[in-house]
Amino acid sequence: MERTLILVKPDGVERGLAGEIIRRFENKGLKIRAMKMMQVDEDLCASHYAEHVNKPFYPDLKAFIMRSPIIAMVAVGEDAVAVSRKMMGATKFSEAEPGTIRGDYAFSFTENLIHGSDSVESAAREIGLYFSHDELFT
Ligand code: IDP
Ligand code: MG
Repeated sequence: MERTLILVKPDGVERGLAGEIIRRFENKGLKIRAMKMMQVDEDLCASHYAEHVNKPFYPDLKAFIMRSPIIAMVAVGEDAVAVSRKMMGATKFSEAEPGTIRGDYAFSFTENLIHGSDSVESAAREIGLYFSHDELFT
């Protein structure tokens, strides 16, 4: 069983799409093992997006992610990382296939509703950034 970190980004919470996004993961069969609403601060944003901090889009990404609360969760299941990435769709709204979360609901490169870890290694690192051990249920 794999674990992955899923975030409903600020635009998803603001637009009232959190339930729709969570529903898709539940319906698919992934198990939610942790969940909370929280506001991302500058340090957490920089740690999470360490690979992007020097990219030209980072200031916009940071302002967006810190703008309002997110919903963070840990989803568990066989191939949970790959399954979740497929369900999210491509990063860029115009390349995300219909039927995916971004393909159905996103219309901005930066504001693309959802984060999902891109590998098992990233998932372990990211889950540790967002959740303490006692927030994870078995
Ligand atoms: P991912 O979220 O699909 O894994 P990443 O390349 O890891 O995509 O980028 C992280 C986030 O940064 C994206 O989800 C998006 O919000 C934002 N982002 C990435 N590339 C760009 C860009 O070229 N312009 C604007 N925002 C971007
Ligand atoms: Mg990524």
